[in-house]
Amino acid sequence: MKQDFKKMATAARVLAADMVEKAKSGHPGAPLGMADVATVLYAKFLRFNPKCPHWFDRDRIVFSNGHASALVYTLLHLSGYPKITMAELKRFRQLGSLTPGHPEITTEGVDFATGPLGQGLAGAVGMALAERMMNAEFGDELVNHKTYCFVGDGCLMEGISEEAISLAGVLNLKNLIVLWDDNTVTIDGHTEIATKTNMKKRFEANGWQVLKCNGHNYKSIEKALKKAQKAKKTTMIDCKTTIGFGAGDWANTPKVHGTPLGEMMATFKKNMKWSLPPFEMPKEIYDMWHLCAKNGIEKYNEWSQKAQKNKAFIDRIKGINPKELTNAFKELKKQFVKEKPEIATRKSGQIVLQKMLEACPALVGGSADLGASNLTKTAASKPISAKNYKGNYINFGIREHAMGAMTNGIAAHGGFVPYASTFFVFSDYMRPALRMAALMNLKELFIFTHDSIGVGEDGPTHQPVEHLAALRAIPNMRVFRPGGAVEVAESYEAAMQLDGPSCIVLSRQNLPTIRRESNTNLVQQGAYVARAPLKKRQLTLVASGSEASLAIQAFGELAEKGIDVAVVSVPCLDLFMQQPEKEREKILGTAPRLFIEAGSSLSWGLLKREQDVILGLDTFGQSAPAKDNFATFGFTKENVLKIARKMMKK
Ligand SMILES: Cc1ncc(C[n+]2csc(CCOP(=O)(O)OP(=O)(O)O)c2C)c(N)n1
Repeated sequence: MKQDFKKMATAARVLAADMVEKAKSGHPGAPLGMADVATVLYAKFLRFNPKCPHWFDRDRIVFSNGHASALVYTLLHLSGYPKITMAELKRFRQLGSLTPGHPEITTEGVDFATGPLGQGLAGAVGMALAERMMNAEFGDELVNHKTYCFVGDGCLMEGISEEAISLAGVLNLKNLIVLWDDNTVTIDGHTEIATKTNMKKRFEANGWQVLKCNGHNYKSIEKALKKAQKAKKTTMIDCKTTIGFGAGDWANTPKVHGTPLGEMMATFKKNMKWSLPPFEMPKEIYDMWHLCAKNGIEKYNEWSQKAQKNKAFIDRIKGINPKELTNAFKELKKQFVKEKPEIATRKSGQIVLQKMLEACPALVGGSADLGASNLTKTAASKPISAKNYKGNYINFGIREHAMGAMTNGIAAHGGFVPYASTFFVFSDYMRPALRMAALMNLKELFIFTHDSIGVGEDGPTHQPVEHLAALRAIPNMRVFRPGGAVEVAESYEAAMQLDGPSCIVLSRQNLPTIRRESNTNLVQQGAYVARAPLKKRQLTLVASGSEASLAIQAFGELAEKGIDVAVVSVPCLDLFMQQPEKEREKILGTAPRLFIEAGSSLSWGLLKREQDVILGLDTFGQSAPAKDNFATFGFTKENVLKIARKMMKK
């Protein structure tokens, strides 16, 4: 049977329009505009197996313009993904459907959740890099696939696109093919109101190959895609399209971007020469679309036989087995307990990370030009480059947002657990990516050093204040703020055992090792009693990170005077809040609580009762040595004792 691209693309357009119409919401413009390019890509190039949507060596496809979701689901349905049934298309955007408003990774066949424009492009760069790195390790037979990424004008206007494009150029990711839906229309008008960028020059200046096609001419699309297959550089194909293709007067206007066709539907269907009722598809169309997977299924069968013979590869793509790291953590913790180093937690973090990198080839990561400050570049770090993808260290450059989205792409690709690092205050620059990491439940580490006003002389621009609260507010994100070397090791250990993403927040300044033993990982439960009173608790000092040792100093002085208080260290408030209330109460006790954290007091409202007090920081810091900063804002033993005494009326 011969595939008729026109019939296939028309069917995809009609189905996508029907979905938006039935949902009474969604975006018909991009699906109608991109259907021809997507049809040729699926029919002639994309390698996939709908029966095995997670096949490791499949081509990846990211729709960075996630509002084209109606097209995404239509393509999955027509090409035979069993779970994406016609019933699911009818439930587009409805509660519990597999066809949510924007693509989510929980839908089989969706490789990356998109919607926040531009992030998908950076994610695709991460995926393409992960492919090259796995290829360098395991060879062409097991890993050799393309990453395709659709982008709209909006994606290319977002700042993150520049970060991603420039780094992709440096890394020369020849297996990445970006398809620009060049329709010159966004929501508020034609693109000329907001941009004059010459995209060809822009991409070429970053070392890309730029091709062009008429996005509604099958021969032109095929020619460009064919050329891109053999590229020696990263490729962008400028696909000249008409938004809302076929939708009468609405085509080529902003209106069709996000409005159900409504009154225009009849004209559209007439233009498509389509007379069937909504959601009805002739068998002939399915037969043509099902052929798209034929090549992929054959390749999958060949690949499976080879892959099965390589145990190291199979183990690797299953994901990290945290047991690989058990011994490394055990040794480190023993060493830290014995030596009780008084070093910055970024330094103990480096010691831990080095051991992890030595034990675990799946761990890869880098920093946004702060490797030497974050101390996330270790003696076990081997930088990768366009000449040699075999390594475990990525020089992300000063590109925090793309770094976060790229590590999301690396994690979503599989084969690696990535880490990204920068100063904690600049977590703001990558927050959108952190949110998507949490939404996609991707296992990765975000390592943030230079915590709190302890940053000191660099001043308030560099001193995170509200960041702990802001990151803790992201659902499914675990924020670790360890207070000393043992807690650092335990934080990494706990993070590696979790499925989703974690942030590890580390200090610039030295901190004492507060733990005296390391038999059980106490960070895993979020909080624990770090110092217990001899008799009945009169007060509980609750603190995290650098303030845990401050609380312990105050504890020591009170204990000497026979005043019974406890110190609860909270290296991970998120994990602690997941404990049953009974367990939490056991640790926190019933006595009044003094919460101490050099950051926004917002977090501690979760545990504060009427009789409790929060010593937090709800203003910006100042440029001064850390010691002076802590003194100004009351983070001294004397002030803690003063508040504690007042609370105990002693
Ligand atoms: C970061 C971000 N900002 C804003 C939006 C809202 N938004 C969705 S689509 C869109 C316009 C995109 O235009 P274009 O990429 O040209 O898509 P087209 O109109 O061609 O479908 C905007 C502003 C978003 N999804 N993400």
